[in-house]
Amino acid sequence: NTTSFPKNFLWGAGASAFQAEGAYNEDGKGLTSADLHSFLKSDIQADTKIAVDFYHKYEEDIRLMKELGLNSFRFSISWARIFPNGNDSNANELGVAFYDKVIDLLVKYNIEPIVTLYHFDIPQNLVEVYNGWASRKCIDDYERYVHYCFKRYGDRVKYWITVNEQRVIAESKSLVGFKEKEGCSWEAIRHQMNHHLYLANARAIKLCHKILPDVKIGTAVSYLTTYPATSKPEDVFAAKELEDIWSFATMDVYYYGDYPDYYKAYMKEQEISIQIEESDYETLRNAKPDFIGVNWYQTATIEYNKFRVKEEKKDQIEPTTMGLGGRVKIVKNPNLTYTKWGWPIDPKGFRLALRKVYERYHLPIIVTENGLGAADSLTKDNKIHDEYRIDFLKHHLLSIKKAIEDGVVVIAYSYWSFIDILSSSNGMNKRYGFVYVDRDEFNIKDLKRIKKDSYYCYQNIIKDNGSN
Ligand code: BGP
Repeated sequence: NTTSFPKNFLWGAGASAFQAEGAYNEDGKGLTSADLHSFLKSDIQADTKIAVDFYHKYEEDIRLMKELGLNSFRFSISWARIFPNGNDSNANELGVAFYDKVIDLLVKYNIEPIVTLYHFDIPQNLVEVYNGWASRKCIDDYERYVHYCFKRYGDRVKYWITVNEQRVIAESKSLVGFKEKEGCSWEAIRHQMNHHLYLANARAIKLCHKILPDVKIGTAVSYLTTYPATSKPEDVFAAKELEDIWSFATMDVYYYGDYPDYYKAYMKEQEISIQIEESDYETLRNAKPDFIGVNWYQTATIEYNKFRVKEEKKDQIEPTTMGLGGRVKIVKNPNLTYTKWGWPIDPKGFRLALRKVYERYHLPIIVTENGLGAADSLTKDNKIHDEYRIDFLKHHLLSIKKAIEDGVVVIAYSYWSFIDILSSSNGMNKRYGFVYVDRDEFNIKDLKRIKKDSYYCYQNIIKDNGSN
């Protein structure tokens, strides 16, 4: 059993600030859109106030990473811990010091930090003053923030991620932090916000390459790989359209520095107009990522849907249709099993996804997220027998191994998530971690950390570099 994983493969796991840290208003941190997004749901699920208290328990958690054998950890910096209002003249030293401590401990244990600069949490003040990404000012403020991070942490952080799941942020009013105002409707502005996010990403990459020439920087894209529900040409075409418009268009803009023609045609058809300044093209073109970060969870099986939003009323969109003016429909794939939350489990689709991304860009891939959410339960003797997660992990790693044999360059795997954290859609009810956190939705308990069976499984996999 020879391994296909390269010798220096980064075996990791991840988390993000708002999902793990808690301490939402401690040591000078400002509120973020992610805080408010979670408070909106506070009566039905856990929120960011305490989350799993990584802010106070990071030492214990990083020791657990070391013991497991991780050699990388992906986490995000909360912009509002560094600049509480997003655009303050001075950085908040206590917030800055927190990430210094986290990074130093990781480095001490030879765990490579992979740092996301923006993971769903824009400082709320920027939403109040200029409606966040709706304004070009946000790009300048973001650049100032990332500049600060590069200078402060760039001596120890070798992998940076500019934005997590831009497409997902730009689809959600509350995640992006949009406030309905007179003369500024969501439908009219969301594509403009998306454009500003592209510019922010490009400016961060360019700056990083200038001041930290030896580090690697890229983005993390949510990639929904699609299958046609039948061999009917319209279904095959609909599946391709969804995959291109939903996932590849974002990667294409990052990579080619322009909106691809199929996306321009789509915008024209949907009457989406955005203001693009002449210099924007130069900005976008002069910032190639060093790798593609892929957040990969599932495939979607697609049927052509003749319902067109332009012709009908938008509020008539069926819940199973998404984007593309309602002309596609996600249907159940009878060949796959589904989680409690309706996410299909499809490791073969993962191998396919890795091949497609590599064939398109020929850039190294970091699997920035991949994992299984489940309602784990503690046994009477305080154990978690998560054989379903072990199965998921083994099969998805096998897909990476096969993709590498197919010629795909994968340099890192960051399982989502290292420890149980808030699920962005289901609070503590949907757990992803290798380490259980003893808290319920509303009952905080003692937040004790308990290793699940999958913790030991990943430990063994890493020990022999994935050869079994
Ligand atoms: C991605 C996000 C993560 C994480 C994950 C799982 O979109 O980048 O932050 O939440 O999805 O999603 P969920 O928590 O909704 O199950």
